[in-house]
Amino acid sequence: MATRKAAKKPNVSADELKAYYRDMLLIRRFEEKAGQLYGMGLIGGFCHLYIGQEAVVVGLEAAAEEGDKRITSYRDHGHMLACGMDPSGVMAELTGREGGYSKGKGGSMHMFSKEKHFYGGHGIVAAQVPLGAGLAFSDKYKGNDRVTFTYFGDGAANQGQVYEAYNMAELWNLPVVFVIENNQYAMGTSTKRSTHSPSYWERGAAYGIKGEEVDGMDVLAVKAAGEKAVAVCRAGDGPYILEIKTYRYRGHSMSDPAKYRTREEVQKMRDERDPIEAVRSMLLTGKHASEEDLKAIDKEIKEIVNESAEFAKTSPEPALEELWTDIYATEIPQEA
Ligand SMILES: Cc1ncc(C[n+]2csc(CCOP(=O)(O)OP(=O)(O)O)c2C)c(N)n1
Ligand SMILES: [Mg+2]
Repeated sequence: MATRKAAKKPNVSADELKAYYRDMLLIRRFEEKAGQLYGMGLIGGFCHLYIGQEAVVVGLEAAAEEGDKRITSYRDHGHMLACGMDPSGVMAELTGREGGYSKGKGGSMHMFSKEKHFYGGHGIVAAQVPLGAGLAFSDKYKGNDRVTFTYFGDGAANQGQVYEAYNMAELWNLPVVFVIENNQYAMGTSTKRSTHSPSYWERGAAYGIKGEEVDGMDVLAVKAAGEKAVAVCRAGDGPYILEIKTYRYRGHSMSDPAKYRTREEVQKMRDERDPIEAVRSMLLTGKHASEEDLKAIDKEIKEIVNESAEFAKTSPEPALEELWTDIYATEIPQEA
């Protein structure tokens, strides 16, 4: 039932490799800028950075096709950028401005794009998992061959609703790829302290679901595994579980005491396994790109990110009349 054999790495062209480098770099620089804006007091509320985990979404988006859906948790900016959402619209949502994807009223954890089939952005740990199964159900019901990528963390993987979703997803052979982004920590709790069975993908076997573990610092390995999972789902044999081993460099959110791991542990990962550096060195050593080519990409990304920050600072705040629109209220109290 479960499969242990990792998917074979695909052969990719220089252009594809450059595109992955670019897409991962966009996420990294965007997140660094978001961190700066947060520090300047321009972003309020929660903000969870994705730095370190870029190869996961970029690899899986490389395996996705037009019309496929994605849904994730609160650590969601990378997913939005990787599926092609506009960086300016995302940044302006972080600063609570009118030009944001939720018109400035959703913030970091609550953004959506119907056009890009991005279904959020969810703050309740694991709540998106049954929703992802439901999205896949809708496609199965309509009889198309779309696939839903449902992302969640190692902490979320211990929630009961994940297993209820697994049960129904396998029973109905739903076209859903359950993507466990195992970054080893749930806030300040390491997987070693939270579970006796740290191999999360293997739990699928109890429900008859196939899956595998993937090196999440290697974008090509992620892409290969994604293609395999998607093929299984499109053939009507879903769901599929990908447990992607990754690492977040920054704190859980913008306030994190950082006492649960050593600086050396983080630095070692950055030095030895950084997913962007890995592609950069592949491009240079394979002579697929020159230093100048990469500099041009860096420059382009810098411009996009600066533009998004400028837009996020200058887009107006939502007007007072907007207070009651697009919210769950059927009646506006008269005294308000
Ligand atoms: C139901 C619920 N319980 C607790 C929380 C508080 N909380 C927010 S994030 C988090 C950790 C989740 O970790 P993980 O699933 O590994 O995702 P990561 O943050 O590592 O991406 C917790 C406990 C919450 N938001 N929702
Ligand atoms: Mg985690």
